[in-house]
Amino acid sequence: MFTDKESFKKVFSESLVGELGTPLEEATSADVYKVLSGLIREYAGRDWAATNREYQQRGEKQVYYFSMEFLIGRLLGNNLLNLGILDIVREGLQELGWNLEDIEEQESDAGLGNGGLGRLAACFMDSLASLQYAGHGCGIRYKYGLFEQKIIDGDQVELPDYWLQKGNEWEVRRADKKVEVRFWGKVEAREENGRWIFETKDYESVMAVPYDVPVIGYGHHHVNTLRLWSAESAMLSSSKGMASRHYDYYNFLNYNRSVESISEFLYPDDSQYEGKLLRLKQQYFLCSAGLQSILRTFEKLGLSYDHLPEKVSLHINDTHPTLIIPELMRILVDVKGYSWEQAWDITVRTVSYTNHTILSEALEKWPTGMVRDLLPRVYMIIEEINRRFCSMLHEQNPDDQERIDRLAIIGSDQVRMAHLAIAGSHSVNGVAALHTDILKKKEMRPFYELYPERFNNKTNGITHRRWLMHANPGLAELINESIGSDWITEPRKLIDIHKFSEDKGFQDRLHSIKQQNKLKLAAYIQEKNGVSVDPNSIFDVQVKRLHGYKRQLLNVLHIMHLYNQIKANPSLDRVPRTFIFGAKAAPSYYLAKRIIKLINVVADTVNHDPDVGGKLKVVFLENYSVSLAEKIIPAANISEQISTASKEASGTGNMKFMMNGALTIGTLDGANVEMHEMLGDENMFIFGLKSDQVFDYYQYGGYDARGIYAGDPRIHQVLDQLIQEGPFCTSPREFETIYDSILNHNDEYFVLKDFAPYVNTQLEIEASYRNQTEWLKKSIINIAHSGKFASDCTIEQYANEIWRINPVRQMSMN
Ligand code: 26W
Repeated sequence: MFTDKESFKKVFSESLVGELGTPLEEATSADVYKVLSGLIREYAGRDWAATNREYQQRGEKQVYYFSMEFLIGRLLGNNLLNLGILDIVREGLQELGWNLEDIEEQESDAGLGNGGLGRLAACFMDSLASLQYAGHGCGIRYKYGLFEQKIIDGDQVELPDYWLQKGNEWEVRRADKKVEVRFWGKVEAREENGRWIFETKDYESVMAVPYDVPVIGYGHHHVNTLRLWSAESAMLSSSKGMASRHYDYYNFLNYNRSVESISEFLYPDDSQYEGKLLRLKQQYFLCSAGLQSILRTFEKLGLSYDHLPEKVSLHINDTHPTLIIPELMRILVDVKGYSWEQAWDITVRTVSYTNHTILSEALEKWPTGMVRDLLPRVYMIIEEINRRFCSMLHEQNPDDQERIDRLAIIGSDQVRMAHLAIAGSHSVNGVAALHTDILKKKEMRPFYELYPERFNNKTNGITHRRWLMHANPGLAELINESIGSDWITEPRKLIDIHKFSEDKGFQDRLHSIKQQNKLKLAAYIQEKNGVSVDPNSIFDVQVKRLHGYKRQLLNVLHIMHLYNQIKANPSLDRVPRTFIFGAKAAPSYYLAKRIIKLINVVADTVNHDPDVGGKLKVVFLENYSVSLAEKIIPAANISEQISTASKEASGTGNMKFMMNGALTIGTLDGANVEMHEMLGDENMFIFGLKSDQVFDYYQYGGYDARGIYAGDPRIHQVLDQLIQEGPFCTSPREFETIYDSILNHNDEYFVLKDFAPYVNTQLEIEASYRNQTEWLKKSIINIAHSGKFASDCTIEQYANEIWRINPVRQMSMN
C-alpha cells in the first residue's frame, strides 16, 4: 500500500480527500486521526486475514486468554511501531503539516480494565502476536470503560467513560459470528436409552456479537485477534417473537434494557469483591460466548473432542472467567455425549489459571442461590464437581471432615471460585516468585499439598514496545546507537548497556533524555494543574490504583513531615523534589477517596507556601490511565513501590519505571524482590517490613500503632495535623477517618512501622541524587536489567511450560 514516505503522503492525502471530501488544508486533527487509523487497519487487514488462514490450514494449537479486562489504551502509535512504519508516517505527516503526537491524542483510551490485571492482559496480547504465537484475547466490549476521574475541590468525582462516542476505528463487528447465550430457566431431566438428558426450558436468550480487534505483532506480518463480545437483544435478530400473539411491547423494552446492560460497563472495583448479579451475568456471558466461538473453530478441524487439549488452551485471568470450567463440562457431557470422567479429563487438561491476589476481600464467592437461579444447569454441574471433589478428599482422609469443609468448592452457601479454578485446571500460577511462594505455603497450602505439580510461577512482564520504544523514543534511540537493535527482538540483550554504566558520554545522553522527558511532563502539569514544577527537582512518582495496601498514605505522611521540617527551618538544605501522584479509587472506597483529598490538600498547602520556596511541590494528576502513564513514567527519577510486604502480588508499574531508568524505593514485595536480586542494595532503595514479619504480626499480634505514635514526635505531629486545624486541615473531622484507620484500628497495613525507615531511605536517595554520576550509573544498571521483565520473556514461559505451544514462524504469505 505504501512503502516509503512519499507513497504514504500520496495514499494518505488521497484517502483524506476521498473519505471526508475535505481538502488537506481544511482537515482537523480528528479527521487526520480517523483517516490514518482506517488506513492502518486496512494496511494490517491483509496480514490479519492471512494469519487466520494460516491458523486454519496448519491446525496449530490456539491459546485463548479469557479476561474480564483488557486495558489496552491507545492503539495508533503502537500499531505504527509494530508495523514498522512509524517513522515513515511521522515524517510524512510532518511534511504535510501535522504532528503525529497530536494526532495520537485524538484517540480515546480503551480503558477496559481497572489496573494491573487488565494492563497485563494487554501486554500479553502484544507479546503473543510479536512472538508469533497463535494466542488470542477473549473479553467484553464494555460500552463504558473505567470511569473518568475529575478532581473537584480536591475530591474524586467519577464520570462515565463513553470511549466509543467518536467510534472505534480498530474494531470490526462480526455479526455473522454471533452466538446465543442463555440465562435463567428450569432444568428438566429425562432418561433416554439409558442416558440422562438435561434440557433447560424457559430460558432467556441473549445474543453475543463479537467485535474483533487486530493485535499486530512487531516486525512481521503476524496479526492475532482480540475478540470482544457485546450483548444484544435476541428479539431484534428474529422477528418471530415479535410477531406472536403474546408479544408485549413493554416487556420487549424491559428485556432489551436488561440485555444491553450486560456489556454496558466495567465494574470499577479492583481488589474488592462484590457479589452483584450483573457481574455474574457478565462473567457467564464471556465464558459461554467465547467458548462457543472457540469450539466452532475447533470443530472445523474435524477432530473428536478427545483432541481438544492438543488444539486449544483456555487460560483464565484470575477467577473471573472460572465458569468456563463447568460450561465446558456442560457442553461435553450434555451436548457431545461424553462420560463425566472423560469430560473432566479433557476440561482439566485444557484449562489453566492465574491468580493475581492474596487479598482475601478479593476472593470471589458467589451465593449458591444466585448461581442456581441464573445458571441452573451450570450450577448442577458445579454441585457434581464439588460432590466428586469432596468424596476424593474423603477417600484420602476420611477422618478429617474439617479439611473437606475447608477445601470444598461449595461451602457456607457459596461457590468458591478459586477452589473451582484450581480443581478444574492443570496449571495454577502466581505472578511473582514471592507471590507464588505465599500461595504454596500459606493461602493455598492445602491445595498445593493436593496438587503440587499444578503450581508454578510466572513473574509478570511488560511490553518494551509500548513502555520503552513508544513511550521513550529518545532512550530507545540511545540504546540502539550504543548496542545495536537486537534488544528489540531479544529484550534480555538490554543487559549489553551495562558496560556503559560508567561511560560519561552515555550518562550525559541519558541525563539529557530524562531532562527532556521531565520538561515535557512539567509542561503538561503546568497546563493541567496550573502548577509550575522545577525540572531539576527529583521527580518522585507514585502512580497506581489507590488502595490501603499500596500505602499512598505513607508517601503523603512523609511529605507532610518534610513540610514541617522546612517550616521549622526554612534554610534547610534539601534537594528539591516534585511528588507526583496518579490514582483512581473505587467509587465506594471511602477511605481511599479521603486519601485522594488529603493528597490534594497537602499539594495546595505545600505549593502555595512561600517558606517552602522551590524545595517541594506536590501534584495530583487526574484521570490516571494508560496514555497518561506513557507521559509520566519516562520522566520519573524515583518510582514508589511501597506496599505492605506480601500484599502486592507482583506489580508491573515497578517494571515500567525500571525500564525507563527511574530508581525504585520499595519494600520487598511482589516483583520488587526479583528486581532487588538483580540490582542489589546499591541500585535499589529497599526498606521496611518483610513479608514474614507482616505474617507474624497477623498471626501473633504485637503491632502497636499508638506506641509508635507516642514514641516518634515526627509521627505525632503529622497525625495530629490530620485532626487539628492547621496547614492541612480546615475542619477537625476532615481526615478523621484516616487518623482512625491508623491509630484506632491499629492499621492492618502497618504504615507507622515503616515510617522511620522510609524517611531514612528517602534521605539516602537525596544524598545519592546529589552525586549525578553515581545516580546515572545506577539508572543505566536498572535499564540494563529490565529486559528480564519484558513480557516477551514471560510469554515464552507460559508458552513452553503451561500452554505447550510453539511459534508459528514460517508464514506462507511472507
Ligand atoms: C472481583 C473484584 C476484583 C477485581 C480485580 C478482585 C481482584 C482483581 C484483581 C485480581 C486485582 C489486580 O489487578 N491484581 C493485580 O494484578 C497485577 C497483574 O498480575 C499484579 O501486578 C498486581 O500486583 C495485582 O495487585
